Amino acid sequence: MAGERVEELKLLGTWTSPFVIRVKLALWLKGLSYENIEEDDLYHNKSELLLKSNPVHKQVPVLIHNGKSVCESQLIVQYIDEAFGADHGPAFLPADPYERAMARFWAAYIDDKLLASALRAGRATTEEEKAEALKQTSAAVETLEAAFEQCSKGKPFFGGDSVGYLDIVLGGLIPLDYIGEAFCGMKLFDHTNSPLLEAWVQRFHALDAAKDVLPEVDRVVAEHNKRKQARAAAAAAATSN
Ligand SMILES: N[C@@H](CCC(=O)N[C@@H](CS)C(=O)NCC(=O)O)C(=O)O
Repeated sequence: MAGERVEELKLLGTWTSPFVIRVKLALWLKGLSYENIEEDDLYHNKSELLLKSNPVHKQVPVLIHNGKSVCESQLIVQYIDEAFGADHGPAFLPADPYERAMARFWAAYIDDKLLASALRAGRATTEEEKAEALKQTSAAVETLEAAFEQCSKGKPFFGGDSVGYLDIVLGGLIPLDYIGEAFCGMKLFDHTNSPLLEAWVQRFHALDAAKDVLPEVDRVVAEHNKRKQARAAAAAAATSN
């Protein structure tokens, strides 16, 4: 009798990373258990396992499935969807090829436009630079609001009645929305610029997957403040030398 194949899944990450949270959401939704391996000091001392598993980018997340590494959060979520098919619940990506292409298009938009401009705003060193980045962030939120309307077709999620690929991709960014003001100078989703996405955040939060996977607001805020103080101390030390 053939024995049942035992899947070995390991996730290399850090609890704060929006990219890692995506993968955790995808694993949760497929009902997959895995070993969570937290990088202790991602920015100063990467583990040997991370360097070996993602030698190109040296970044988290990395999913190691039966010894083989998959990198890049969006690709990992797609991999999980394909590798753990029908017996692990509904597919994340739509069946229709055009709708699949659209989901991938908007997922790329979330990282390349929305997240990139919010990060630029958070790291801006001049008021002008910050104002420009915030303008681009608001424009990206507005565009995504329209995309939500188009993809969800009046249903609760990008994926329709249940959570799909885009919900997972954007779901990873919810902790950044908790600290929006402190993170980049604006709340990412609110009732004035994006009422549909603001309602989507509330709906997503109410899911068991989100309750189990998303870090607590207070913990995210405390970590953000700790990093900000460390950056300020490093900058002060650099100017006094
Ligand atoms: N495009 C990548 C981005 C991953 C990423 O930026 N990871 C950060 C943590 S949030 C990282 O590993 N940073 C360490 C570094 O760049 O050295 C993805 O989607 O997985």
